[in-house]
Order: sequence, then C-alpha cells, then structure tokens
Amino acid sequence: MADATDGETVLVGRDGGVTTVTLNRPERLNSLDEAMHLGLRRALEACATDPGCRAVLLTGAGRAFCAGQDLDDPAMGDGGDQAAPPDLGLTLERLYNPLVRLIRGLGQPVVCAVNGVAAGAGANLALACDLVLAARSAGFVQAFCRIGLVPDAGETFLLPRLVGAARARGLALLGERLSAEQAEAWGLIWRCVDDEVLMPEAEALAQGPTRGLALTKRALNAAEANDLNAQLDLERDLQREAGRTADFREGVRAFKERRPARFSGR
Ligand code: T3D
Repeated sequence: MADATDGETVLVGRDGGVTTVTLNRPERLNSLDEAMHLGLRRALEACATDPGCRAVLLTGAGRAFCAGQDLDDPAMGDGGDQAAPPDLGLTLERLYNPLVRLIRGLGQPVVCAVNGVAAGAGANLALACDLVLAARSAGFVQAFCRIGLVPDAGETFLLPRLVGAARARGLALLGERLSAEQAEAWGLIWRCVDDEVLMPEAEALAQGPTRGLALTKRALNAAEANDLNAQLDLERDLQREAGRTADFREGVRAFKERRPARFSGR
C-alpha cells in the first residue's frame, strides 16, 4: 500500500483501487480541528479527480472514529462569560457543510469503517457515507444536546430517514450512546462486525463493480428529492450508462461461465 500524509492529521493510502482516508489525531479521539477538516477535504477532493480511485474507505486511528468538533479549537470560543460568542453557523458554512456535500456527492462509493466511538459531527460524517460498517466495540453518540447545541453535519436529515422519527428524536434529544449492535438492529448502519475483522470486511465492501455502484449512489441520492416519475427517468438514464460498462459485460460473462466476476471499475 502506498501511503501519503496530509499534514499529520489525515493519512491517505491506496491499495488497488481503494483509497483509505484515516483520521489521525488519536490522542484527541480524532476530533475535528480546522487543520483536520481541511486535510480531510483535500483528501476527498483528490479522490474525486483521481481516475485510479474506485472507492473510498474512511476510518479513524486509535480507539475512536471521531469525537466530532474539537471543543478546544479557538473557533468554539473560550467559554469565558466576557468573550464574544463564537459564530458556529460560520464553521458549519465553511467546514462541515462542504464536507458532508463532498461525501454525498463523491463520484465513488464511500465506505465508512467506524473503528470506535463516533460522536457529534463525527457520527454524522459516518452516516453520510454510503455503507457504514462498525466494530462491535464502537458506539454512536449524538452529543450535541449534551453541550446545548443543535445536531448538525446532516443529522436532522439523515437520522429520521435511517431509523424513523421516534428513534431520531430520542437519539438527538437525549444524546445517549447507541452501541454498534443496536445501531445495526435499528438500521442506522449496514452492519456491526467483530473488531478484528472490521478493516478486511470494509475493504471487501469497497470492491466490486464500482462504476455501477457509483451510479446506484447517484440514483439513491436523487430519490431523496425526486418523485416516482423523475426517478424512473433517472433509472433509465443511469441504466443506459451502466449497460455500456466493461463491468456489466464481465458480470454477465462470469455468471454464464459460473465463476466469480473480476470487476475493473470501468
Ligand atoms: O460550528 C461548529 O463548529 C459547531 C459544530 C459542532 C459539531 C459537533 O461535533 S458538536 C459535538 C462535539 N463533540 C462532543 O461533544 C463529544 C465530546 N466527547 C465525548 O462526549 C466523549 O469524549 C466521547 C463520548 C466521544 C468518548 O468518551 P470517553 O470516555 O471514551 O473518552 P474521554 O475520556 O471523554 O475523552 C478522551 C480524551 O479526548 C479527553 O482528553 P484528556 O482528558 O485525555 O486530555 C477528552 O477531553 C478528549 N476529547 C474527547 N472528545 C473531544 C475531546 N477533546 C476535544 N474535543 C472533543 N470533541
């Protein structure tokens, strides 16, 4: 695997067509300061324009996936009564919102391997990914309400769609920790797996006919706003595109020859 670092706080590695992006501030539970935000954005933007990148795998170093906003970052204010209050809307506008849009709009499937606790915006970055796999020891905490904030990074959009209104409200208003097993049972994530197999399983999910998977991601994203008619038209157009791929030809050939397909992402 070829490794590169973006500053010190985001690691980028490539193995075959899978680009692994690792949040790397383990001593701060990978909480997001400005440098890490910008490093993560650069890493994902590089994937967007990299023809060799077929899928992205997002994970965290150490015992946490991401503890959300770094509460020690100067952008959060110093907490002093005399200080001018911080403009948190500005941080969302500049940093979080572009990041969530980038993940959702990325032309490759994004798999998230949640290796440990995912809290606040860290939980919602995970949920913005296309497939979320979590280690059994991991957990999800919508921590915003614990510090008097409103859920952000897409939570109020994603959570009710994933788990339904009652559970979304409970998670957002109470901020209790949800175990990875419960998250799977509630449909918040795709699957909870034993810690030691998290990365191999996530890497396996990031394989496959990735061109078709990217088109599928586009269809599912669009379905959040489209009516049935618009969605049927979109499926027609995307299927036309999928039907022209080498992966489709290989998939059908492999089926007929009764052998595993060797997809190339083209
Ligand atoms: O516009 C804007 O910017 C607003 C955006 C907001 C987005 C958000 O994400 S708001 C929510 C911010 N996140 C939190 O409130 C979560 C805070 N952290 C926790 O609740 C807990 O740490 C965890 C549930 C994540 C993990 O608990 P635990 O018991 O496993 O670990 P710990 O002992 O609490 O933390 C370990 C260390 O990490 C500790 O430092 P120390 O004592 O060893 O020096 C702790 O202070 C530090 N840490 C954990 N989370 C953060 C953090 N430091 C800075 N910021 C954090 N978010």
